[in-house]
Amino acid sequence: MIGRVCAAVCTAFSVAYSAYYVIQLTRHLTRGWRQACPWGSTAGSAPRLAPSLVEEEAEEVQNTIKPAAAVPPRPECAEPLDTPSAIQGAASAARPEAAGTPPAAGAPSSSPAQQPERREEQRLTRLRSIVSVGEPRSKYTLLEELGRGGFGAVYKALDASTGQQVAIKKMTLREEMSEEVAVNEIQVMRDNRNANIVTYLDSYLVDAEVWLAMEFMEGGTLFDVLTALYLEEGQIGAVCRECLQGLHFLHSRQVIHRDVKSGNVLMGMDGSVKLADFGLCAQLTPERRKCSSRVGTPSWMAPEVVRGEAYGPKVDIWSLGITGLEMVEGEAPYQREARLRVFDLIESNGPPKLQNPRHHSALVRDFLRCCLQADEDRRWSAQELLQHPFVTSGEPASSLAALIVSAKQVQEDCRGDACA
Ligand code: 3AM
Repeated sequence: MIGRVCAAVCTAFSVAYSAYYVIQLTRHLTRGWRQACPWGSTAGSAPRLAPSLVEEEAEEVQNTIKPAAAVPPRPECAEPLDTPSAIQGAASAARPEAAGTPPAAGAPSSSPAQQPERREEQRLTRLRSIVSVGEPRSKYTLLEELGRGGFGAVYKALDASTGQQVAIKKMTLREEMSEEVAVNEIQVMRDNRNANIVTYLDSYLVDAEVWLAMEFMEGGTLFDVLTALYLEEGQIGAVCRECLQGLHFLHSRQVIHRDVKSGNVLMGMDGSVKLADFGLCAQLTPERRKCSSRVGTPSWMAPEVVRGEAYGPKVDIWSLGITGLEMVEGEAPYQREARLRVFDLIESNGPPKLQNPRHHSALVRDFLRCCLQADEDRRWSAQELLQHPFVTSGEPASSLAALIVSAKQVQEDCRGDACA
């Protein structure tokens, strides 16, 4: 009797799991097809993971940004692309607001007349002063490449002395910008330890590269998860809560992330969710309470950033709202549009709308409305949003573990024949 009950339970479980798996795989394939055949696209199919952008001040943008004409389609499960083509002259843009220690009042700063070699040397001196002395090539054994970002590649590695798995981001110091970004990334990660921020382990200067060792997040990016699966609202609430906790922590320390998007949120196999990529962060100070550089990734940029106005930490809340839309609908609004068109749409359209609002609960719609207020004063803060019922009713983070396992499974199948 007991045997028959057990057999019935096992059969029911395997039928339910197969149905779930088939549904997720179908959704995944549908999404792949939708990405390959964009409806109503004016710019061809843009890459799903858009490059970040750092620009000088807004008035210069029209001269410096080249419209991204038709960009090649991003193959399903392909490496996301990130940053640098759009990052021009960014060192000077990032410097006044960069998250590193602000220069002391009256401290000498590089003048335009200063020798370029001297400036280069000063920047390297700053970098040398924050990295560890030593030879990372003997400390870490590099395993496979995990992916590429705007400033280099990220590798899985083993700490030879402890056997611990780590991720190593190698940032190539090609231009002035990379040094600023590397200093920013190291300082923000090192000085802001929090459960929702990827943990800094160490950093080194190796020839013309910065090696940044951080905790290994085996689940990959939220972007990768969204490419494989749709999330339920309870799971979206959980991801939003974890991101908001990280943002609340950063904002309470006057740090603005400035590039919140699914590609910069990392997931652990235990369901942990952490903010990553701090190269574009800005540190506010009592003397400098607002930023004005046009920094971020176009589709995720808040209207005040696009307009070149002074802005504060709430730009991250707008970007989180766009990330919420990504989770609900599979991709960010305007992602298939040319960059200048994206700016026009953000400025003129007001908050982007859900394509099928009636398919979603009043709770998630209200949460997105609170994040996507065009008026910064009406937009909720991270602290306020942590009390929003959509966030408080989100599932526990640990429940995301199963989702990440499923996403990995779909990605693996995708690498096989399903997406060939
Ligand atoms: O190119 P994909 O999206 O597969 O998941 C990140 C991304 O992979 C991975 O490096 C790529 C470029 O950002 N990555 C970045 N930091 C990581 C970390 N700490 C990481 N993977 C694991 N742990």
